[in-house]
Amino acid sequence: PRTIYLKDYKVPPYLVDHVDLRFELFEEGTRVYNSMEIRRNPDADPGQPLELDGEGLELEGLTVNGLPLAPSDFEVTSGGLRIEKVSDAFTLGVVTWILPQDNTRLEGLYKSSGMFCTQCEAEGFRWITYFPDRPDIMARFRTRVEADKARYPILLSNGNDVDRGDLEDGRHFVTWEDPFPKPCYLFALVAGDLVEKRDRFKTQSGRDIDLRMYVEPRNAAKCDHALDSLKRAMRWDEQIYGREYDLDIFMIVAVDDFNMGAMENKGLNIFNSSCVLASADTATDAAFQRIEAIVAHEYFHNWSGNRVTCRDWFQLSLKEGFTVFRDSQFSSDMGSPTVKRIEDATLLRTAQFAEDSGPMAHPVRPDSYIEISNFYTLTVYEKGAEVVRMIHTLLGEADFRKGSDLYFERHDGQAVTTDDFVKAMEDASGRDLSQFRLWYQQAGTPVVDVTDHYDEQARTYTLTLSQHVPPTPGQSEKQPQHIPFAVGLIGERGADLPLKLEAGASDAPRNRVLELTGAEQTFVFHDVAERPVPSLLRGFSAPVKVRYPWSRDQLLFLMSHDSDGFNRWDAGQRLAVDVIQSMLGQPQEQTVDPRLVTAFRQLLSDTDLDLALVAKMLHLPSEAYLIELSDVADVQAIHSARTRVLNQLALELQDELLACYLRNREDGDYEPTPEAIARRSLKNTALGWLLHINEEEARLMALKQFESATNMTDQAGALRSLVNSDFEADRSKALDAFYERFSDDPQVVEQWFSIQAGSPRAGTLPAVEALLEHPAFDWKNPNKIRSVIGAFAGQNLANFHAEDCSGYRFLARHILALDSTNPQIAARLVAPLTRWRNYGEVYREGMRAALEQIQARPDLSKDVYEVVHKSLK
Ligand code: B3K
Ligand code: ZN
Repeated sequence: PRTIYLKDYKVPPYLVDHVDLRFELFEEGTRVYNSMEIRRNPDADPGQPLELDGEGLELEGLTVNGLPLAPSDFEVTSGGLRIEKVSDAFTLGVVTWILPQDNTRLEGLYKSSGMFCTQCEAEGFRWITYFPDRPDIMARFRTRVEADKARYPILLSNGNDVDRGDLEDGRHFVTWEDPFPKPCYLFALVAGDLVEKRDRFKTQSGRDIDLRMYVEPRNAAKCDHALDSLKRAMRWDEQIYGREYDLDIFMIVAVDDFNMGAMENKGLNIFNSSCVLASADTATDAAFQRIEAIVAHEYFHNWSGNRVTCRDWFQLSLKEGFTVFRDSQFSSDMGSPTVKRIEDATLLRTAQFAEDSGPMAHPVRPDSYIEISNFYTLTVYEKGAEVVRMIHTLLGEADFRKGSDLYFERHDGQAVTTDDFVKAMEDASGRDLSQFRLWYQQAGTPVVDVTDHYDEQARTYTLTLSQHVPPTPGQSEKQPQHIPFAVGLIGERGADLPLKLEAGASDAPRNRVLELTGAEQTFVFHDVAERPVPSLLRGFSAPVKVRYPWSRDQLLFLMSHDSDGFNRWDAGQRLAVDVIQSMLGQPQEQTVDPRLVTAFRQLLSDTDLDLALVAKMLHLPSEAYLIELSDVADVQAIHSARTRVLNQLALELQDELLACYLRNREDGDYEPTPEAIARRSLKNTALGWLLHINEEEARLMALKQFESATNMTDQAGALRSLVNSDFEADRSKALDAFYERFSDDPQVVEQWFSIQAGSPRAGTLPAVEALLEHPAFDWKNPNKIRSVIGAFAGQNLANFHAEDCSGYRFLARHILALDSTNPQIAARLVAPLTRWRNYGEVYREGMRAALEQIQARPDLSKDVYEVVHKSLK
């Protein structure tokens, strides 16, 4: 397979101004008529041949200005079509025949439970017709869709419907026109027997927008939350970024078979059903929140991605990093900012840091790839969002807004680079971000080491920060980065001290963002009356690792006094990590530091505390995070130490847990408000802990909750607690009852699968194998694969990393089977094996053997080849 490099980027030799498409959809195949108005790019070297991309297409016709091309005038190559001689401007006609009904890759045009739909990002359009499939070709699209009227009454594409009518043989057509030039990755088509839910939105300038959501009839009652979320997102984008929607119609479609969460096609967003459909009795709080965030994310792309798009796929973070930043600001404004920050930092520190220190590590703007689908990563998305967030922190709210206004204005209708984005921020604010650009270029997580010194006589407190970025594949030497490092100093009585960087300064702030730019830098604070406890990297102001020798007492102090909610939580996490790590390899009877027990007792009992924060603080650091923190991970030892801590805490805090459960067992109508969500989270955590120690009373409470729950959060919470408990009979009874009740709802069945596949109870693998034989399991449906295989390998670490390596063999076998049907999904599943070098020997050898077994297969897809090959290098 060929590697593509950023440094080889060249402007396209030909531009496409207008595309006229006609789709004839039939059960046995689809005929696509594509007529492109093409002209030579004045900025490109003249005399180049015309090259179009195409995969899996049967070419039925090729014309230039209406006249058929002789076979000697063109060449069909492995990845496309080449015409040596063309004039400066012409119309190229292409007719192709494709088989959507056999498309299991779910890229291009395919069928999902009886409906036609598309997924073109990143390189799916080439599976539909021959076209220069690159994002810097922006064209106006007109699309006519023809199909059987009874089977496919709804026919959709981007833009506005400008014509419709009946045809012979019970067929009909609808023509769509999108007035905005767009890259072909934003093209979409949907045809099916769908119900339409309508709503309206009045924009800030007074325009009326038609909101339409299309779902299969059985899902008609699950649309309200997505439509409400959409309206909130539209309003928010106007208020915070001044961005108004630009078409008259905005459509959302739900499909069951989808490789990822959703897709921002212009005016026609297509969603994975599990990321858009919700009702109180079928979706958990987490699902409600995820849906709100994803609906907003896709909507925000209309400006950050569609109006201003990427020049090439190396610039993916231009749209994804910025849009994730925008959706995280939105979620933060809709709920609890501290909780949102904790969730984002947890994902980053657990999974993105792991990616950044593994064999697939790459910069936010990668320099090369074999298969671009492998670069829709936590680094491009989540670290990319952190990079934008740091610009926001450095510039401040007002200048950041000026920068985003300038960016949208300057580049509207263009395909640009991450550098153009940074330049707009610089030009609008007058700040120099040249060193900051390293965040886009250097892979790896910077480590900041902190030492301090308090001088009682001089009343100064000195913080010394030093940074280094570890080497990553292809980048051995790194330069220091520009790190916004927010700090506070907390005095003996728990209050924030003024932070004076000059002696005698008045009105000093109690929160400061230090700018670390050198390899080592010292900051002296004056008039510090007492030895403070430092609160470092407040709000997780940069995606870095901080090392400072906190004592357990200092952490306890921060847990109850830090005015920064994020750092309060973080102190608790650090303390718990320290306690768990100190129990690694220790005998069973080793007791937990009583200070941790006391701290948790206080959290459970103090009713004045912010419930949402308490709910988060009660979660012990995950096994995945503990693995990420170890140099050489011994998964079974980590699992056992963490379980022992959990057991002891639960045993010692039974009364408090029970009281907490009862106190938060509110009834009443389901509402996904932050306060109600926090209550349910607290209650279900308490229940899980109590069942963990096989508490009989808790068993009865769980059964009762399971039977009488009025919402899916409580229902699934009770089920999960029972499934993870030792109450064998209750467990299988609850599982059966749950399935019985929800068997016709795919989203709930997926939860049912993942609760079982994710259960840490010993010996889960045979049960997981059995799930793959279950009638509801479907190898063609990515959600099912994720909910069984993904949940097992990604969340059930104690069982996946079984010492007999059975988990690795299981995964390798299924990756190989999936590679021929859906390479994108297969490649995603390789991730849990990639960091084999960071594990203890048994694991390491087993993971490596599994990777080698995959590598040995001839004809691997580019997708799987790239991940496996880089992992073994
Ligand atoms: N842009 C899409 C992701 C496409 C992934 C293609 N393999 C969804 C999103 O980030 O909004
Ligand atoms: Zn996105």
